Amino acid sequence: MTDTGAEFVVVANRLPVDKRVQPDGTVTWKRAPGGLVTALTPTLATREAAWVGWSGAAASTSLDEQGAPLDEQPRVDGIDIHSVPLSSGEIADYYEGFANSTLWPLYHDLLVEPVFRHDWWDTYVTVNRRFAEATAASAAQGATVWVHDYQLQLVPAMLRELRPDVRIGFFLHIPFPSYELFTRLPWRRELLEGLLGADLVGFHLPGGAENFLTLVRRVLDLDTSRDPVGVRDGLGSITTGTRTVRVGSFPISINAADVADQASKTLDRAAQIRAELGDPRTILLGVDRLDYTKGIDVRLKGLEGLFAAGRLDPAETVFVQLASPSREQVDSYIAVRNRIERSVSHINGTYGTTTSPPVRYLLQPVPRDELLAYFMAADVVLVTPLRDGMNLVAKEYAACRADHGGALVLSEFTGAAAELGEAAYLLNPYDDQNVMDVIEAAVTDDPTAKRTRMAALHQQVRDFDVDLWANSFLQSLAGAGAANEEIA
Ligand code: ADQ
Repeated sequence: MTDTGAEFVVVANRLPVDKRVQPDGTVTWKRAPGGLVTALTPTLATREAAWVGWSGAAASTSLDEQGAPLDEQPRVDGIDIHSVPLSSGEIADYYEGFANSTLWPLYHDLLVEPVFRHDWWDTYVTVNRRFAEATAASAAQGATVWVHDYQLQLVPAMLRELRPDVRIGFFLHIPFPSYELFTRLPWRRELLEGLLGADLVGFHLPGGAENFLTLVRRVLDLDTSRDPVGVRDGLGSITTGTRTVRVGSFPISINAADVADQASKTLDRAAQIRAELGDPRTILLGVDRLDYTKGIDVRLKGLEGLFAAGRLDPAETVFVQLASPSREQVDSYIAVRNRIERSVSHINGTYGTTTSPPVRYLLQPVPRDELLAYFMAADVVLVTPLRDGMNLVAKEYAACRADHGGALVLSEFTGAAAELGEAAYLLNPYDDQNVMDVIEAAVTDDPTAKRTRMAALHQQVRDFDVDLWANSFLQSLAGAGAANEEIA
């Protein structure tokens, strides 16, 4: 770390680096390719930057109630890394518990029943405070701090108390629920007040921003704007008494030019994948973290229905599901994994032969190049979440297909549908007839119509890329912060 601290600090649950301990005990840190770090690379490169986050492993020493000192502070690729330690008990209560068994299902339409536990909440407060303290210690005077996601919703207010001089932005990567759902939370006031420590609170969609404004008005009785919130424009506002908090919609995206460039180098491998799969007439593809929100079981059921009705021929169709393991200790994730694996076996047992099962399922993360080769090989990509903040897989696929080949099936319940809905094959994952009809249409539609759709999808992601997301958020934050500094 520099003596004066960093002028730009990213705060996220996970660090953008992996810690490796060598057999002789020496520790090395290696950049881990993640969506957020890729998205922020240009911004991080131009400023003295720090990243505050958790390494993903349990701290080796026990931590007291007051919070431990910072774990380690290596500098990796020009970024000061501040590793916030978590004990195994904190991982269970803060991460697997409050973040992923309370907030995640509550914010995703109650797809599983959220668990409300006061001891989990207490740990969430403790861990958020530890993140806020680490951030306060790493930021230069007047720095810009960007806090990310549902695990850290209390950090903005905690940090403002410690460091009133810094500009604070908060971005939520998942949906933000309605008043009716959010108010189930016993700690609804505290969470809203936590977010109001920011100068700017950002969501993917205007709907999330408007839900937040409504909640602040009704639960905290504060004055808010009532006009519709625009996309990257037409910010909402909340008057807290001493400051104005801005609220906006900033749909995240990807580095589409980069993805297209990398994908164009995978054509040989894509052809090889096709051959390895037995040269079927149609390759369908799903790519997801294994999560019950992603609707992996929805597409499996749709496919089975199409095979059963003779509308798709299992001898000529291969569906590849690439799933990466996620939150494997959480009960609801164990349950959805069991459901998916049963369904895969059932379909293969019923519609396959010993040499050509129609479903190929991989439960492991796939290297980036290999993933892009699968996108290039796929005739149809199935993105069927029951609820998803954005969904970057849909955008990655559209970015890969500079050749305008393939087709995208996309759930209405993704944030991505707001931008890609017109050119994608849009479906309602709750309507099993519609799921079958739309998958069938994406497979059998006229090739010219498909190319027109893919050309539009590809252009959309080229025009609205991740730099636009980061820059529009940071520009709005600069404006919101400057306005509050004038008031002060
Ligand atoms: P996620 O729920 O993780 O993100 P998503 O946006 O689809 O969902 O991003 C997943 C990423 O992981 C993609 O880059 C994808 O390529 C990669 N991935 C998935 N399965 C993989 C596999 N088997 N092997 C290798 N890579 C794999 C959360 C929100 C989303 C929001 C993002 C960003 O839930 O709604 O779009 O944050 O804000």
